[in-house]
Amino acid sequence: MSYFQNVNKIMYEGPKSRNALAFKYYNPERMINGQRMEELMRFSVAYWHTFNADGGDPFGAGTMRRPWNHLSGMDQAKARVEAAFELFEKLDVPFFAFHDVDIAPEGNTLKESFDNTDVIVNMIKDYMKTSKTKLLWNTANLFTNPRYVHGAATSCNADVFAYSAAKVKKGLEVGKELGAENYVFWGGREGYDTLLNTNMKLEQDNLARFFHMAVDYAKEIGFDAQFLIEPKPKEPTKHQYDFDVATGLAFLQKYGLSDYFKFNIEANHATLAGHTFEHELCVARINGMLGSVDANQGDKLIGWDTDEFPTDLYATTLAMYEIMKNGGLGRGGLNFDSKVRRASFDPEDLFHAHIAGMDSFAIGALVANKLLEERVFESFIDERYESFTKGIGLDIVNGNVNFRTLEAHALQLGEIELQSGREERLKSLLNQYLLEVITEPATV
Ligand code: XLS
Ligand code: NI
Ligand code: NI
Repeated sequence: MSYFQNVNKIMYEGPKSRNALAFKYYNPERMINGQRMEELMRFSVAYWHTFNADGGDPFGAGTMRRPWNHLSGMDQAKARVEAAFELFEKLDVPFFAFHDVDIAPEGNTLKESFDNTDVIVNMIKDYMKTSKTKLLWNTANLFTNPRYVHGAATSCNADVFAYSAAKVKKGLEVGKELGAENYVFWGGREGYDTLLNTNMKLEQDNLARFFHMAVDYAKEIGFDAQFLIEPKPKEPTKHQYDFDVATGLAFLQKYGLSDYFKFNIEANHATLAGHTFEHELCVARINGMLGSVDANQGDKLIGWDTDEFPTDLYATTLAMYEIMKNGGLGRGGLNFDSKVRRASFDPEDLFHAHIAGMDSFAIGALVANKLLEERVFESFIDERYESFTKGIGLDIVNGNVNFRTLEAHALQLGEIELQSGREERLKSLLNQYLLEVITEPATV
């Protein structure tokens, strides 16, 4: 049985192709800086947006037309697995990611939920025997059910803390079973709406206790996945504790957790925090904490996490620039935490959306690679900071000065000579490289 009859395997056809269901820039075999594109990008499909999201919004019901809509419960869950592996194969993606509740419905008790999970995990495991698609990460949904109204690991209710721990324990076991590369913690409700009812210190201490127990348990069962925190400033809570990478890093360092975690950086979360996507990637990179990426984009005119498929070429280019400066994503990947718009309700739209995202990131990678190869910004930056490679600058960097010696230096200075930052020139260079890559001939 096929769930996407109108779609054949998506092939690379090059930039001249007018076939909607083909890649124009993403050519998995193409080499970039000694790596196949597929290995560099490590694309992943997000189960929740692609197989669970129904297109509902706060003002209206679901709109998605899906061949599994007529089913319910475990039958629907099984149909989704079949559809998922068909889509993975047709898109030829190396990875996918899911929350526990995406793959199997919750039962009436925790035990029943675990039993449902086991049935579906076995089914997924079977599919994975013959499929090339691996698990990039899994996670526990600790935000949808009303029990998490006050948070999960930061709930004021200790039973909720315990319940959440049990779900993560199970998640770690499932991750191990399916060979997940990473395990993600996104604390959607780990924050507060008002300080009038919140003990912030206890909540943060508890969150750290929770993470330490997760680290210990993973060790105990021999699950060696990379642990990832996914920062987000707000939504659904007014303030989320892992606001952005810098805040998350301070938290991890304070509680002795920074050796066990990296960050999963989501574009739309960065912009919600008032940062660019590349800013968050850069902060993670320079601290050795860049783990994985939730690839999407927001909308400047809408103030929430719209999770659109990434098509902004400046954003994908500057993101790939950071990723390539990082030496790649290691065990992480580019996970499309992105959903089709409510009006894009056909099953085919899932393919159009992923093709758009994969091609946009492929262009980004090609441009970033060219910029790095030719050291376009690197040389400019080297020159800009040249004063720290000699004389007093070198003394500062080497720690050979103090305020007294710096004062002595300053007192004998004449007029200080400054150089332009050349922002406009650099932006037009970026345009030039982008257009050059886009107009390049095909690579078949
Ligand atoms: C929500 C988050 C979520 C995480 C996984 O904004 O992006 O989807 O990636 O729980
Ligand atoms: Ni995400
Ligand atoms: Ni998000």
